[in-house]
Amino acid sequence: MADGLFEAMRRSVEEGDVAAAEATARTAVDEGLDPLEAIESGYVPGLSCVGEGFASGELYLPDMVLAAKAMKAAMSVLEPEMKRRGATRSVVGKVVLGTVKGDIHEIGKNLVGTMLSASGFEVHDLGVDVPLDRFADVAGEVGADIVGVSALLTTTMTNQRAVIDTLTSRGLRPTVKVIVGGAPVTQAWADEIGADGYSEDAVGAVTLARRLVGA
Ligand code: B12
Repeated sequence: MADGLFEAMRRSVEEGDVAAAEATARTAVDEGLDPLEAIESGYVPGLSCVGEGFASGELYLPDMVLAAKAMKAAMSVLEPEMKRRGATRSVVGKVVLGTVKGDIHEIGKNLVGTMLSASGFEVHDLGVDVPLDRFADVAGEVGADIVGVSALLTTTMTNQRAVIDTLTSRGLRPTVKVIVGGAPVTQAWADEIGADGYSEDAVGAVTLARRLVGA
């Protein structure tokens, strides 16, 4: 049963079919399916397939744009459900989150933010293409425990290092932990730039963040 639905979810993203993406997400919620499972087993495989098609030259930028629109339509149905499921917990820490300057990929970052807030973190989402200083500005203002920095391009990954450097020069590094992620990011890269942690997905990001705040 769920397999057929996952297949329809994958296809909706591959075909950039916003209505089908939204409809399958509503079916998942109505049937009580775990929203994160729907995202990871249904929609993300569709996005990965479109990403591979783009990399091999079979698909073009408009195909990625349409796929992302369908994905976002599904997320707009699933995210409130994820928050609702985790709604009762008390605040375990404050996270400032954003995608680095020069990079407008937001789907994974949003998923990380949703999972963190559903797990009891107060999340300050700065959006995408975030100026380097802004992470440190907001971290200082809100008294963040963690700064989460997303980058999806090999060309923008270096800005994760720059964000850490800014936090260091502002004297915030002793109190603010930095976590990094995004498709091209690895543990080795996180170690190289002096980040406190890396996770390849949103569930791992929550485990990591909880560990860093001692929760
Ligand atoms: C959708 C998409 C787009 C959409 C983004 C829409 C949006 N609103 O976000 C659009 C069409 C705008 C786009 C544009 C471009 N894209 Co694009 N895009 C993708 C695609 C297909 C999917 C990304 C995605 O959303 N994945 C799903 C989410 C759930 O996964 P995720 O982002 O990896 O996030 C997870 C983890 O990485 C982790 N994570 C993420 N952030 C964080 C942060 C922290 C703190 C932590 C702990 C964890 C974490 O947890 C997340 C949840 O599990 C990828 C292919 C791919 N497979 O990654 C290409 C891809 C990233 N894009 C690529 C490229 C080249 C581009 C463009 C340069 C194309 C162009 N010629 O213009 C532009 C760049 C624009 C810019 N300046 O940013 C390349 C990057 C190649 C590289 N190595 O640098 C990829 C890999 C495609 C490819 N195979 O060639 N893209």
